[in-house]
Amino acid sequence: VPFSFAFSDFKLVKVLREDARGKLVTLHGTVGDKDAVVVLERKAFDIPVLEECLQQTTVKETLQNDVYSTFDVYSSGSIAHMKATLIHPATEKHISKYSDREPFIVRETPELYRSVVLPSIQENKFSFQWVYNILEKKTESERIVAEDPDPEVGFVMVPDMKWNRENVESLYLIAIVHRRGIRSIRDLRQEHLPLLENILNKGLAAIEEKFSVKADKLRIYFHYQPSYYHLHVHFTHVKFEAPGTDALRAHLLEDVIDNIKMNSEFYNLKTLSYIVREHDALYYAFQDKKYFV
Ligand code: M7G
Repeated sequence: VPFSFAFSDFKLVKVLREDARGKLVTLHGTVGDKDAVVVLERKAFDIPVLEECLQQTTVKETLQNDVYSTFDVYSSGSIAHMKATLIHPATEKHISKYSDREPFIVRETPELYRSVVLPSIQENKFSFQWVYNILEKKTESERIVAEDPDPEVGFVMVPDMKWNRENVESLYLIAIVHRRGIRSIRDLRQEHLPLLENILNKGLAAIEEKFSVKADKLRIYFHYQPSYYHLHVHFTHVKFEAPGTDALRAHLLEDVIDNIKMNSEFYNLKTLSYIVREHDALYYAFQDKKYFV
């Protein structure tokens, strides 16, 4: 459904989160009678005048997929050129994902995965509609960087929503597998090696060809936990400190390949550490099991 957006339609409800370095802010608001989440990125924000400034911007749509759209935002006033990400209509889960919440580290044993995590993610997952739209070429098809239609080892690689596609040093692409039902690295076994190696090889070749960025400039990884439980690989430029590149979230594709080669059951046996945040479904799932002291 085509939908055109202007910040004059956006009624601010609450500032959800300000980035530590002040370069990013996420907002909860309404557009019409629906909730919306907006992410704004720039150098520093002046929260008291933000709403007033937003009324004077113009926007140019750069992506639309399911409930997700991105825009270039232009202002002649006191806010500089920014990138905005809009999620509309936004669910409670979206609002929570973009809020400032207390972090806790969990060490997820295989047993905790089976008894706590799997039931929680089956119940509380985000919609994959945007993923299927990309795989079925309903959206973002004009910006595909690499693709292989094979149902077993194939994938589609597109620019990540977080990349402004202007600066190669902040290059951010995602490769999404065609195969359904692989939730995360926990599900990976030796049978998936051809898929993983195919993504690595074809992804690298396409990035070198299209962006002249070589393998030694690329950080290639999975998130654990991901937000979207349909297997995908992140490719980011090594100079770009993308969110989620730290030890508590990123698992390098080549390490994952090595680990599975050594033992097919590696990710069925390994304890994995990561952060859950207050109000996450996973946080509540661990809390229900009295995980936190
Ligand atoms: P993730 O590790 O599942 O979750 O990665 P995260 O968002 O918490 O990192 C999903 C990746 O897909 C992220 O890097 C998102 O920026 C990106 N992404 C999310 N959506 C909804 C879209 C979209 O509609 N289009 C594109 N191109 N990328 C998206």
